[in-house]
Amino acid sequence: MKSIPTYCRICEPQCAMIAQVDDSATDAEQVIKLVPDKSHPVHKGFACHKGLNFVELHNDPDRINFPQLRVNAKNSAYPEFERISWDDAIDGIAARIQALQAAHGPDALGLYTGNPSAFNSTARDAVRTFARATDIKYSFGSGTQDCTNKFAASEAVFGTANLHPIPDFKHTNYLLSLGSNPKISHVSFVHMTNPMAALRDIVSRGGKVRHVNPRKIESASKATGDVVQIKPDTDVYFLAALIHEIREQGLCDDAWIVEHAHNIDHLWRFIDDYSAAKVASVVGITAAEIAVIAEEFASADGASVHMSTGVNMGRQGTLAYWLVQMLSLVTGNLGKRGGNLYSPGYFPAATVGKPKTDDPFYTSTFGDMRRVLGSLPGNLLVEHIESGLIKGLVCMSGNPVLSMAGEPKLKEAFAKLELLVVIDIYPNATSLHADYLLPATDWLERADVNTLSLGFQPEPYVQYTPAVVAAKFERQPEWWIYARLMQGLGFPSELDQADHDPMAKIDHKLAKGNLSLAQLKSQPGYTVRLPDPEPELLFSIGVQHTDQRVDCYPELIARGTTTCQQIFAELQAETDDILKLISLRTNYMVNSWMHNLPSLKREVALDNPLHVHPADAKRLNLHEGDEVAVVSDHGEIIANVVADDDLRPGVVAMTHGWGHAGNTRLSLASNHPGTNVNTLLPTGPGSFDPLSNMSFMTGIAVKINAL
Ligand SMILES: Nc1nc2c(c(=O)[nH]1)N[C@H]1C(S)=C(S)[C@@H](COP(=O)(O)OP(=O)(O)OC[C@H]3O[C@@H](n4cnc5c(=O)[nH]c(N)nc54)[C@H](O)[C@@H]3O)O[C@H]1N2
Ligand SMILES: Nc1nc2c(c(=O)[nH]1)N[C@H]1C(S)=C(S)[C@@H](COP(=O)(O)OP(=O)(O)OC[C@H]3O[C@@H](n4cnc5c(=O)[nH]c(N)nc54)[C@H](O)[C@@H]3O)O[C@H]1N2
Ligand code: SF4
Ligand SMILES: [Mo]
Repeated sequence: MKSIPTYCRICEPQCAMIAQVDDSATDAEQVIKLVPDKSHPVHKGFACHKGLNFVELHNDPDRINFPQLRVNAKNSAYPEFERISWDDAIDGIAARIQALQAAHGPDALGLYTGNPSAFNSTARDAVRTFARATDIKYSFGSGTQDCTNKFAASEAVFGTANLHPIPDFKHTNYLLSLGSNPKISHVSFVHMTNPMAALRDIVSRGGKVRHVNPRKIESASKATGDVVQIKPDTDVYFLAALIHEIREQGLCDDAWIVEHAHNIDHLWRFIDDYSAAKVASVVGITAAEIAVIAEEFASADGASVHMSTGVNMGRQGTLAYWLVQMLSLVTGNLGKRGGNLYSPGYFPAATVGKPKTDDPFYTSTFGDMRRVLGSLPGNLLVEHIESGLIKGLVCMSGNPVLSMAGEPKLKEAFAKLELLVVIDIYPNATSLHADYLLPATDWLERADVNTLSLGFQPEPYVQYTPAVVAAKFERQPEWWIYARLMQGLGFPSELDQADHDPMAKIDHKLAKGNLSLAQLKSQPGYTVRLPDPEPELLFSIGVQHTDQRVDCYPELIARGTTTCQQIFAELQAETDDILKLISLRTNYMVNSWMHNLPSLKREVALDNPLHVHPADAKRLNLHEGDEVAVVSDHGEIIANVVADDDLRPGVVAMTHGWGHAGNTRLSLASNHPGTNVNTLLPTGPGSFDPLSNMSFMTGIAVKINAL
């Protein structure tokens, strides 16, 4: 038996683990078990059950293990695939890409890149190289269902998309956490270990944590902070009112503002519209409570703020993220001990790329358009296919059929594609429409470095992991698949060189921070611990505007202020009986893709019921277990009611990523299929934030009809 240090690549902490590998049979080493790595300098043995059970996924008999070609018609009820060789797969795909580009032009091939690719350093590079070589114009991904608002806002406010100030957990005495559920999801845009311990530490040293959320989340407790139960999709007004109050109460750090910001008068003008008294009924928090939170934040000795997907997915995630930075700035907490910091890690990625001062918008078939990190709005993917702009799609580590809005429309559109290539570890819902299905390695089977974490770590470190075992069957890493496709298409490819090294690009990146793979490999746990973030770095190397100041009212934000007023008026006009739908992650799913594992199929998580507050249930004469139709302006689903008094009345919640009925190739998942709640979400023009391309996924108005 040998022990190999590695790390989990399911979610952002990327917990360190030791893989116990049976090497008694030299031709086929097997991972027996994953255990937490207690000797890791940061994780110190923290890991969750999903990561530790990954061996189950590695060995899942329902995985895709060989390249497959669809052999029956695209419109048949159920796809039939036939095993083919890698050579035939590559040749076949390359020929079909060339044919569709010859017939419809070079732009006819599009890409969709899903979430797990973020944790896959060689795949990220490979897809970029492939997109550049093939001149991909229409690129989509999970980012616009997750976080593109943050990149768009940071680019405008700080002059770089790569600056996301993180709470100084170790020193802060106040944490305002909006739209996040650390206990379940382990935090996004802060790559930290054991977030609940960090919350407990704040409270136990006399500090305060406030979770702003429509639901009393699992993360909240006496020891880890209380919940301010906001109405969904209204955070931008809550944040504006906090700043309004702080200014009214004379609690701004004027010297800090003068030193570090410009355009502050425009910010004041913006927030003038949103006093606590004016927003109270819209956000569902009393003016008095807003005033208290404002006072607490401004007077804490180090106050920090974090905002996550619950706010990103609202209609104004870009403005909300801007106001998060403004809250931190005007109280003198941006770039201060105990406030929010820039943590460059081994290399200050904030400095990469020239500062964006030019207008990112251009005129497209669908009106004014921009890209964020290369990505177009996911909610226009269907339109790009239906209008004939895209005829072929390569989908890597993504499952748009279940993860994006509008499953029926997506399925119809995908059936019309001349070519759909799915690169995945599972035969997922999207692959039911595929022409080719290509088996990827999982993270036990590939080498990696946690480069994704650059700029997000309160306790920075870099970690290398080798492939813990050789790939099973004919699974291949994505870099290899793309490199073979490049060869098939006649482009230069890294595989042209006999001594190619897929990690060379990563080594090159490490060199920018005076590190190397060789050095990482020589360290215990293949890990180098780096210095903790220093407060002054935020302004000295983080902010990229030439004056090194924060822009308090960038052009991008100005574009959104009229819409902000319009949505406010809409919300004011809403009646009390309206129901708003939010998402609810659980411990037993990761988006759409860990549904086939026995260890995650617990009694409490065999499907995804509709959570309804008891008061709403009573008003609508609904009972626990009732089957109901949930209807929005965009679609209808059937669900079972479960009473949940953790919700704010008027809010209903459902877990996304379900809806596996009929995908019998996932035997366990299809036996406990659940329902795809994303059928209820808006899609198409008008269903995303034009500033950032983020899809509207929370606070969706629904009606419930008893059946
Ligand atoms: N177990 C598990 N862990 C995961 C994942 C998973 O699917 N399962 N997914 C991973 C991924 S891809 C990501 S991006 C991260 C996400 O990590 P988080 O952003 O922490 O995601 P959630 O746990 O969904 O928390 C979002 C919270 O926002 C609240 N919310 C909804 N609407 C609103 C609103 O309008 N305003 C406010 N203030 N709150 C709102 C919800 O009630 C919810 O508690 O989690 C990662 N970790
Ligand atoms: N209603 C609602 N919808 C949501 C969300 C929500 O909170 N509410 N959350 C959104 C968020 S935050 C995200 S990030 C998106 C996710 O959107 P997607 O990334 O499109 O969807 P996932 O379900 O994460 O699918 C990931 C796919 O990658 C595969 N996979 C896993 N590991 C690997 C690997 O190593 N290599 C390859 N090639 N494939 C792999 C899995 O089998 C799965 O098919 O969903 C979004 N959708
Ligand atoms: S929290 Fe769990 S799933 Fe996320 S990286 Fe750690 S072990 Fe993996
Ligand atoms: Mo995500």
